[in-house]
Amino acid sequence: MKIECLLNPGVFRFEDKTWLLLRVAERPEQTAGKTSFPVLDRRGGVKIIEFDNSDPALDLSDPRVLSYAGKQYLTTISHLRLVCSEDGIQFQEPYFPAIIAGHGDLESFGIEDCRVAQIGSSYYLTFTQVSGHGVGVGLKVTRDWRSFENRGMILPPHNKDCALFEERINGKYYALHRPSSPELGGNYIWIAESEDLVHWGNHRCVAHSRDAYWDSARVGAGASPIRTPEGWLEIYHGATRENRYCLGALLLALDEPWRVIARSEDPVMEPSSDYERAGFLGSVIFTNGHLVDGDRLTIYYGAADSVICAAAFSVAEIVRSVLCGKVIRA
Ligand code: MAN
Repeated sequence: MKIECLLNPGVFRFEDKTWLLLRVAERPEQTAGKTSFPVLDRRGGVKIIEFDNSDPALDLSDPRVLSYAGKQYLTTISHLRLVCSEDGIQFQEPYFPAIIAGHGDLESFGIEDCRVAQIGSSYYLTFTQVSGHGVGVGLKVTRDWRSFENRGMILPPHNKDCALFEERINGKYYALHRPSSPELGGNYIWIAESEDLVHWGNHRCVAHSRDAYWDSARVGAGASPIRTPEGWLEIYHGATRENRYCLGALLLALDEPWRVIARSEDPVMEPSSDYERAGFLGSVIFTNGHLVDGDRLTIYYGAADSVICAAAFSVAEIVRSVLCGKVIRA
C-alpha cells in the first residue's frame, strides 16, 4: 500500500520526550480508470475493493469518502503510529513496536484522529472508529505505551472529535464530543459527564455551527481543553459547506464547562500557505493534538489532510482575542 496522507496527530509528553500519535492513511497505488481501497476483513486481513470509474453507481465527489450504489466507504484506511522527539520538531520511530491498527467489526474502515489525554499516570486515547456500521468514538488506556487496555466504543454513531478534560470538575469527568444530527440539528460540539471515563451521560449542547461564518457547516473539538484563569480554552475546528477547515477557540466556564463565556469571531488559524491550501483535501487546517508549556501553546495540525505541521501561540493572547470577540450565538 501507499501512504497517501500523514495527518492529525495526537500529542503528549512521555519519558521526557514529545510524542506524536500519527494518523497514517493508505490505499493501493491507483491504476488509470479504477478506484481501489482497502477494508479489514473479519479475520484481521486486508481486502481490496475495486470499482470502475465509469460505473454510474460510483460517486467520487469527496476525495475522503466514496459512495457506491448508496453504500459509503472510505477511500483510504488509517492506522495510528508513534514517533518521538527531543525538540518537538525532528521525529523518529521509537525502538519498540508502535503501531495501533483497527480490529474487528467496528473498525473495518480503520481508526483515525486520536486525542491523547493524560490523567494521573494514565494516558486515555479517544479516537474515531470507522466501519460500515458508522463512525463512533473508541477508548484505549495505557500507562507505558507498550500495552493497552481496550474499553471499546464509548460513544456510538454518529460521533467523533472526543476531547477529555484532564482533571475532574466538581468530582466528575467531562468530555467534549461531536454527535451529528444532520436532518434536524447539525454537527455541533456537545459535552457529557462521567464517573469512570467509559460511561457518559447528562449530554448538553455547547456550541452550534454559525451561519455565514467560517464555521458555518460543522464544528468539532480539538485536543483536551486548557485550564486558564479566565476559563477552559478549547481550540476547535470549524468548516464551511465547501470543506474549508479553520481553527477557532471557545472559552468555557471553569466550574460549569458546558457554559460558553466567549468564542472566536475570526479564526485563530486559517489555511494560507501552499501546503495548507493544496493536498489530498485542500484548504484544511485540522487539529487534535497540542502541547502546553506555561504560556506557550504548540498546536500540531494536519494541513490539507496531507502533512503534519506545528505552530506556536501564546495562550494568554488567544484568550484575549477570544474575549474581544465576545459571545456570539454559542
Ligand atoms: C473530518 C475528519 C478529519 C479530516 C477533516 C478534513 O473532520 O475526517 O480527519 O482531517 O474531516 O478532511
